Amino acid sequence: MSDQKRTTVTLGDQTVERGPQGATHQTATGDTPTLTTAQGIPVADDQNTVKAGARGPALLEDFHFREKIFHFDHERIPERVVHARGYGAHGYFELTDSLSEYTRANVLTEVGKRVPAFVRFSTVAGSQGSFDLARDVRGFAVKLYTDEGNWDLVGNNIPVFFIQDAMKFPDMVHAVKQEADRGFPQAQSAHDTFWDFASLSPETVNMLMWIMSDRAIPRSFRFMEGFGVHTFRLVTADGKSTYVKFHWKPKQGLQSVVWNEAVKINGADPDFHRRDLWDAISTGNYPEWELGVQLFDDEFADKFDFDILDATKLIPEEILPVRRIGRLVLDRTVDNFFAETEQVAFCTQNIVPGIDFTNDPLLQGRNFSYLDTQTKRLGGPNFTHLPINAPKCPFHNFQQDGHMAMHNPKGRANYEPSSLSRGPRENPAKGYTPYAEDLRGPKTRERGELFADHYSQARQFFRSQTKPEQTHIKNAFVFELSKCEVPAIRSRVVSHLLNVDEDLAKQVAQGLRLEKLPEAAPPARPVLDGLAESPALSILKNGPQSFAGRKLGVLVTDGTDAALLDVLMNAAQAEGAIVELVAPEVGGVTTTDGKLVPAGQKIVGAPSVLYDAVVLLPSTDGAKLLTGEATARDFVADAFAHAKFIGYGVDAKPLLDRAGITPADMDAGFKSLTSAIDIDSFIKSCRMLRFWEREDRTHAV
Ligand code: HDE
Repeated sequence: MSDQKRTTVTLGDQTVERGPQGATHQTATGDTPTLTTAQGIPVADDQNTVKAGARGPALLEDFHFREKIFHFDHERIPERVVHARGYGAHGYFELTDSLSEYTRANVLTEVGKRVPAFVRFSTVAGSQGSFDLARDVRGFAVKLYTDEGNWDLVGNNIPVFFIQDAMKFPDMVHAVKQEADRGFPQAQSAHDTFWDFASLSPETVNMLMWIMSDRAIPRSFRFMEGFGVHTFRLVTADGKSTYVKFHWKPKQGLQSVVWNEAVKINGADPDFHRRDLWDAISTGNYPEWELGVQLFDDEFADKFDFDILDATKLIPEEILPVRRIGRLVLDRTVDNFFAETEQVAFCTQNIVPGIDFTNDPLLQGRNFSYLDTQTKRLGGPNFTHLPINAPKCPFHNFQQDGHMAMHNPKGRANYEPSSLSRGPRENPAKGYTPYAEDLRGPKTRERGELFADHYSQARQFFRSQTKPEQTHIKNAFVFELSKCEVPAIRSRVVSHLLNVDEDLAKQVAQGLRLEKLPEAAPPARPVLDGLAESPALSILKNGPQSFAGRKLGVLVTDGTDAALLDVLMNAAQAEGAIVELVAPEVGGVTTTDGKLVPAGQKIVGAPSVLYDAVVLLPSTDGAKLLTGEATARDFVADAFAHAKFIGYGVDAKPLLDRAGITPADMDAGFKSLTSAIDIDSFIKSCRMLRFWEREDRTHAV
């Protein structure tokens, strides 16, 4: 029994006990479990340490206090050196088209079978607490718990990479992370060391085009593609190999934000992407991707002017179409962020029989790195015993002991061959056999000859973009390089861009006010000019043509037209969109029918950057009131600047005026909403996601 006399008090909706000096106690009654220490000892008082006298020093013998604080002090494990900030979810993979002609892997041959999946999305450069809308590559790491063991496809949302050889990875990561002396900037490539490294490493140029594009500021994890990046192999039971590139195609379509919006989202909701995934899954909007493959052989590979082992290159989908063979659905949020998202340990070397590596020097280096990093991060070799990492198929081996061993082999004989045990035994028919590639050649540190083409695909990428996308790429280069303090670095980057696209290079030079256009960097191999445009590389050419899964922010006040709001909500819901009401107070507004409608957000906490389109439905008085709020003005002005579709009611004019929007600005992206017909047409136009024509005038990005 505690030595403290307690009284009962009511705090709002909770009745609790109060100790003599005011501490709140909640005690176990009925079927509420009793709080215990980690050793199972019941705890009587969790509010006060044991002391010598009420004001006296704490006593060392207070094992409950010591255990509690000790455990707290040890809560952190080292964060990932890259991809520290991430968010995971559970789901399943289901095969829809068998690849039995190419592989023996059950997961790719048994149509209709579902295997459990865990996916972790991430940014690369920032630490665990950094913001979601950094300009960065996104990790797209998938663990499939197959019948034949775990298959990890540890990919990205961009199909090419910065470097060609794993030897350069530590340098590249050091350069992009915060600078060594000052410890900033966080989660940004816009600084000298990154661009210094990149501009001295022309192999980065193709990837630079991708990360300066809107691919690096996705609207949601749900609206991103995923890529295995490397060329892998599929192998049949009789040893026939086929090359394969893996793709994840989002059913939700592709979508990104604009840079000015990204900057503001980071302030308004640094957890924008993880919240989006959590909300989508929690409300039954399960995101889904199709697994696609590009399959080819050596003869096909040899036709290219680049090496298929070079991870800075891709095979255009127009040349080799992506065959869709399965679906990945995320339908369950994590129960515990640390246990699942933080402790999940992806390893590129986790492949199953029927899938194999190629000699891509980046992939080979990764196969070493991931096991090493997980051992460091998770503290020992038994990280595979953690539930999130353990296979879901039976597994047996003689591995034993080590830190935190959860399962050790049973019985006397923990070795084989052995006459004292009945197994486990190896199984040549079922087991993984490496593809019997004929390997020969002198030891060397050289790269393959075709690795030397650094610019042709960068040019192809740029030319495959729509005009707004090209403008965004140009603006991103100008912005990033404007953050470099060393002028020579700016020029060096432009010297590479001259090999990609002369106009782009000139515009970037102009945007930086370079005194002199540099000479083009000497290419290590001639740049190819004839590569056909690849529409698959553009986001805007692959939009969803639907507003489903997108979010509409509706600004309401007391006196908002109830009937119109009702029609709007129904129309948006019929489209599959999510509606959030934004009001002067979060308690809600009283609409014209006298009903109190609760709001999802207070205006100050819900800038329009959090929405894909907005509607302004204030009453006359409400609009007048909101003109006094800077956040309401920004709500409208930003939606305009970010090329969003804006619906407005008859009383919204003062708000538009306050945001500086003149009648001449009211382009086709604006819709006056007075009837159900207007609302229907507004929702239909939202399917375009943005009214890009406006950007030519606003120059806001
Ligand atoms: Fe990684 N990478 N990487 N990487 N990578 C890690 O492993 C590494 C590369 C990728 O959500 C680390 O668990 C090397 C390419 C993702 O947990 C580490 C090289 C691609 C994730 C590591 C690469 C990736 C990682 C750090 C160059 C796209 C997050 C923590 C040879 C195809 C996985 C960890 C998660 C994580 C090493 C290049 C994707 C240090 C050496 C290319 C999605 O092992």
